[in-house]
Amino acid sequence: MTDERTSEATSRSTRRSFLKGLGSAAAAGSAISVAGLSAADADARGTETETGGWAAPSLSRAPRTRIAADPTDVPPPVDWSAPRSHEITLSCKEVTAEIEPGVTFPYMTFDGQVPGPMIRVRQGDTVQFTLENVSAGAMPHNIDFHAVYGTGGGAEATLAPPGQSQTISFRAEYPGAFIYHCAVPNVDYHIASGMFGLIFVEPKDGLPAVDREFYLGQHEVYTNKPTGTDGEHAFDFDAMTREDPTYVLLNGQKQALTESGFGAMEIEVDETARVFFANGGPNLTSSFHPIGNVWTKAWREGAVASRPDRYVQTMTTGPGSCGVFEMDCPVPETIKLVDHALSRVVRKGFLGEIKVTGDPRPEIFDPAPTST
Ligand SMILES: [Cu+2]
Repeated sequence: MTDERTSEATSRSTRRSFLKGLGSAAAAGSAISVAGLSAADADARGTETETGGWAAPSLSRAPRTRIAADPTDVPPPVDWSAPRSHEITLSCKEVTAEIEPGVTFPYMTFDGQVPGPMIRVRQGDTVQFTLENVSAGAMPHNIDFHAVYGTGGGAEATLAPPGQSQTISFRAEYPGAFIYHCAVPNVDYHIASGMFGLIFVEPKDGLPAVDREFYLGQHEVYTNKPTGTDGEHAFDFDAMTREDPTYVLLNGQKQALTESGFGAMEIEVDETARVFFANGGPNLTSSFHPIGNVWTKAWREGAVASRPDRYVQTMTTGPGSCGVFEMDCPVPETIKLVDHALSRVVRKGFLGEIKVTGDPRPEIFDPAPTST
């Protein structure tokens, strides 16, 4: 989002207008910094650029341990036309890691990543699913698949104390993108600690082919210290009860999927992208928006048996739900993926980036037009 140009008053003005909301949010941060907080505090809140644009607070380095799921780790599209059986295992792992450099948090995960691995099957396929609890702690875990007919979506039958595993079998009867999550009595605590993911039950006729697919998950974390405070953060049940998160994150860590984190997603001009998006919550609704782009097709709630909405700016996705969103990429740019409840971006760590590379298309977007 950094605007590096210092001339071209016209485009500057356009950009300022485009970023008006973000600039205002950053300006609020600046005002606070004048009141006596350190430069680091001000940086953590985002800054206005020389040209009036807005730059996300940046990380000097990525967290040391990666919890963030690789957004390109998407199972390939279904290429079979008769029902199949799958054996799938997920492991419950408790991992202490950094939310951002210097801030550690005791995550609970499926397979050591947030969101947990994406599962992809075809409608009518049967899954023999095993949940193994390999955590060293004392907590049992289980799993509730929203793609499953059956008590608790499989939660009761998969309850596994540490060192044990449980197996269920289910047939994927209906198509769509569905969340899965741990569903023990403190379900909100376990989801906020990272225990959610997405299963995509592909319709029998599949979806249209796209060039790239990405897998993303949003959730919020409640800790006992202010956002960005160095040291060990513990879980805070009171903050969760107030629905007042310390962090709101894309793929589990602050700005994980950006240039300054573990790297941006990449795509070339004229390619199409599909995003599988899960909002674990446990409490906040997402207003998921690609800055500088639009969701060309969007299946709300991941309901791919329905017709998609077209050219949608912001896809509202409630906690415990998913979405399947597509975009065209006609110009080179860096697309910022945000929850448009923007304080979550400016102050609570949410941000992803998709770098679109290729030749400029000035007839579509010209950042510095010359007069003729
Ligand atoms: Cu759990």
